[in-house]
Amino acid sequence: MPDSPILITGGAGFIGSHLAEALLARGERVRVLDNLSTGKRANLPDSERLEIVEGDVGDLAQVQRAVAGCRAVAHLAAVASVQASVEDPLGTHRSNLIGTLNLCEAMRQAGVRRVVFASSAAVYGNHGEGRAIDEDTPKAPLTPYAADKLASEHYLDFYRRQHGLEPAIFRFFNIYGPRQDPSSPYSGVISIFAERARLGLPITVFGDGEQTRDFFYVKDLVALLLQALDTSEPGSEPVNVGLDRATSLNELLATLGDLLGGLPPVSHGPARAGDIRHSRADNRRLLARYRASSVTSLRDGLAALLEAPARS
Ligand code: NAD
Ligand code: UD2
Repeated sequence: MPDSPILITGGAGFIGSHLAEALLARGERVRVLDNLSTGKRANLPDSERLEIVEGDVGDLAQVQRAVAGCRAVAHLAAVASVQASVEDPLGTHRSNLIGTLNLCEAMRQAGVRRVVFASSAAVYGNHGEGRAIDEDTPKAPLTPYAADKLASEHYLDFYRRQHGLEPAIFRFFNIYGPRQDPSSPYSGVISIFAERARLGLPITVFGDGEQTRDFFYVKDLVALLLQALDTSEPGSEPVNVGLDRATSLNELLATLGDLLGGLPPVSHGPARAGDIRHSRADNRRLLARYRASSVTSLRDGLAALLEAPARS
């Protein structure tokens, strides 16, 4: 294995910590740059091959230091809550767009080329009415979060054309799995429902529960991110990450109830303002470019999540 580390920005978070674990398991050195705003050190294992730098992607000097000597970067640091970006557009912009631009500059200066970027299905806005969304669907970013993700994609593409950066851009749909933090009302719905079901606390569905999402298991995502770090040709176009399967919240609850042998009381509240009704990934590009042979069904992913130790 090459000796120089792979940098994971946001590596103490939900997805980043799974990626760190997988890289360490295959003998790599890993450096994490994280401001621990939502991430936690406890998400990461102890390893002499792991270096944790507490710092902010919004600060160019800190990003330059973190990038120095790295082989490649996985850029996952962001304020991941759409609602937080609505409430604090300037604050989230510093992390979600300035952070990306700082990283591009630092990589150009250091001669590091490969970067895997966590974009989002949010860039499509409300286009999905039942059909699968392909990557060429017109973009309609409806929130500062989505605007920053789309702009980040454009900056990465500029640095690709102008400075030889090798970005692999993924548009994640709804990622779930162990260590996803259920503590905020805007946390991923599966993390909230699974935690509450486990503790026997009442569950609230916003709206009629017939809205659908394309849920993708975090360990399958990590398998894709590893390939993107390794591949000789990442391709210049963004790639959707989803199963091309729509699951309604009512179906999700039925499966959870089945696995747990019952559910606490479920009530329905008003639908969230601006909530997307249907979201399903057209994943043909993903399947053409990456090996995704053993993708986890929602039922199996939920079972694995329920078996994982509760978050400390
Ligand atoms: P997360 O909140 O667990 O991880 C984000 C990490 O970034 C945290 O550890 C946080 O402390 C860190 N961070 C935030 N701002 C930072 C800053 N300014 N400097 C340094 N570190 C900072 O969320 P996650 O679900 O693991 O998301 C990882 C990435 O994937 C994010 O970019 C998110 O937007 C993207 N994404 C996630 C989903 C999903 O379904 N979870 C969907 C689409 C896109
Ligand atoms: C997800 C991502 C977001 C963005 C977007 C792209 C998360 C946390 N958010 O937003 O970052 O990428 O996809 O389109 O992954 N719900 C309930 N009860 C609850 C919580 C949620 O009914 O207690 C509903 C919610 O109203 C929505 C659905 O569950 O209809 C999914 O909500 P979410 O917050 O998990 O994710 P989403 O799709 O809004």
